[in-house]
Amino acid sequence: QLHLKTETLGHGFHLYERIDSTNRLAMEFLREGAAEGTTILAEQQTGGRGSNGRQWESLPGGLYLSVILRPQLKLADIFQLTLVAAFGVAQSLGRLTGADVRLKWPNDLVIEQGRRLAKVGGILTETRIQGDRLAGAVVGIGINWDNPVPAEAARLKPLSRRDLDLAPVAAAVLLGLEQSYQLWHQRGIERIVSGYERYLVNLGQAVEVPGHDGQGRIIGIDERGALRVLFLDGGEALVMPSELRLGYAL
Ligand code: BT5
Repeated sequence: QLHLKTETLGHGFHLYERIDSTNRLAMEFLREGAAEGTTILAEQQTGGRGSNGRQWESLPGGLYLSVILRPQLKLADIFQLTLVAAFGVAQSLGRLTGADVRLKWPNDLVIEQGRRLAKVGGILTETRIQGDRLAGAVVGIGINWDNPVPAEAARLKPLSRRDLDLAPVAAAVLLGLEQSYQLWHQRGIERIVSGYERYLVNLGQAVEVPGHDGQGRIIGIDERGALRVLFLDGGEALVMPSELRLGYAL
């Protein structure tokens, strides 16, 4: 029993004890016409997906859920959905646990542990495109709550001021996602960008960008989710997630 506080998200709800990937199944439901807000939750995944063919370790005790969204969105702006989700989930987890949950660009939920970032969760947005328009999207959210995690990663439950099981965590994450999604509709991507930047650990970091001389500094993100990097000569680069992977050292 989830005790949902949302208006739409999570109202069509499918729970699995064990499944390969909630995102894979949600993409299937999306093709079959499932309504916006349809949510799939699994207690364990055997083939959890990260981005770019990477894997998401998904042992019992973690939160693994996928939500179907059907926004009106130009194909060039698809990455906005990941920003919406990352901001909403970071905010909700911070409120729920009291832990300082932050974002590592583009799709990682992290906490600072000394001079390193430990990953506590991730977002994977997948889309269905028909012709030249977006037919729908699946936002997948994985949160390390009380599951065994890979080396260098961390779990949130031990950092939480409240001793919660997974159901209230799922309800809070869905509410956070919905509130961010509504904010995006009502106030636009500018509001999401500024919210996302408040949680971004990478602001001020020095980086090297392929194709540019010397180091630049990260000054924010743009409305497509690209990283904005400022160089000493005053030039600015916009870097897409496929062009640069940021590390976990601070
Ligand atoms: C992500 O990818 O961070 C997106 C993860 C999304 C998972 C959810 S779970 C529900 C839904 N259904 C799915 O099948 N997927 C979504 P990426 O940024 O590419 O990070 C993947 C990398 O994180 C891996 O290559 C590992 O290095 C690391 N990793 C794998 N499992 C992890 C875990 N449980 N905790 C922390 N790091 C992990």
